[in-house]
Amino acid sequence: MSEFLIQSEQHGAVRLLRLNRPEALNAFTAAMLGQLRQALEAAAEDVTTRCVLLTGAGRAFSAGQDLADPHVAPSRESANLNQAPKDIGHMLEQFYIPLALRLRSLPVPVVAAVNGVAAGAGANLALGCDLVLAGESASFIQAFSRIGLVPDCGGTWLLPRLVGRAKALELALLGDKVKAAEAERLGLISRVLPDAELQDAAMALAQRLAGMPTRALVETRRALDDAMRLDYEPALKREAVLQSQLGFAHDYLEGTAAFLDKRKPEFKDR
Ligand code: LHQ
Repeated sequence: MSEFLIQSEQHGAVRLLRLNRPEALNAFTAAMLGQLRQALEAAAEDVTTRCVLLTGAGRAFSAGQDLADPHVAPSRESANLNQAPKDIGHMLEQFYIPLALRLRSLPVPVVAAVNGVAAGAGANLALGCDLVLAGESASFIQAFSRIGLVPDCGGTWLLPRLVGRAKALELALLGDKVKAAEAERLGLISRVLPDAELQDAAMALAQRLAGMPTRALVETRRALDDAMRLDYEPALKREAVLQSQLGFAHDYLEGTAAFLDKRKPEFKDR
């Protein structure tokens, strides 16, 4: 078994994180979730990293929680032996919630390159990224209802925001496989690419984001999320507060100066 359940590679200012348990379609074990959290933390702390790119090794992005992992797998004999079933809510509290929060609050943009099936928590982890690209053979499955659970890892929050209540309920209740092209049409993801082009295109997009004003991008993510629960006027005022802050920062001064000088800007805020 590989020690490195998450592979980490630095490509200039882009930190590539690859889910690496291909023999089980990158299904998450507790150890793997711990390594992913550490890898995100390391990327956040490294000031030279200006974008994170998340993808999967092998033919899948991730099949979600490893249902055989002892942390969650119900004992087959539990009914007969009168054993208490495991509280899988603890698994969410301990691993998935901190992970989902970290991903959504990373101080750099996050791109997901969905290279194959993304099911359950694997799907929602991808959908929680800032830009989601998928290969044409990729698919998304809200697999939870198939095993008697509700969408987790942010699914109940993300799905209606991405596709509206009607489609969110269809995806979540039926748990059917949604192919990449349909996911793009629904607004669940940003773009579909030919499989052979996915990794290069995702890296090029991540490099492009890494050259942009990171702090403004991250504030944009936060402002859009917050605006979902704000009225119009508070949202307008929030924009003004953010512009005040960003307007004193290096990147705004550099961006405007570069425009006026007709040169390429060099952004560095993070
Ligand atoms: C797997 C898995 C898997 C273990 C494929 N586990 N081995 C949070 C907290 C606590 C509890 C529960 O849940 C959660 C959140 C969640 O993520 S719930 C949702 C969990 N995921 C699923 O229910 C998806 C289960 N997998 C599938 O439906 C299929 O495997 C998909 C549609 C992902 C892929 O189908 P195929 O391409 O036909 O591949 P396969 O089924 O043949 O799988 C290949 C291997 O991977 C196979 O092992 P084997 O030894 O027979 O080669 C599978 O057993 C294994 N695998 N998913 N989640």
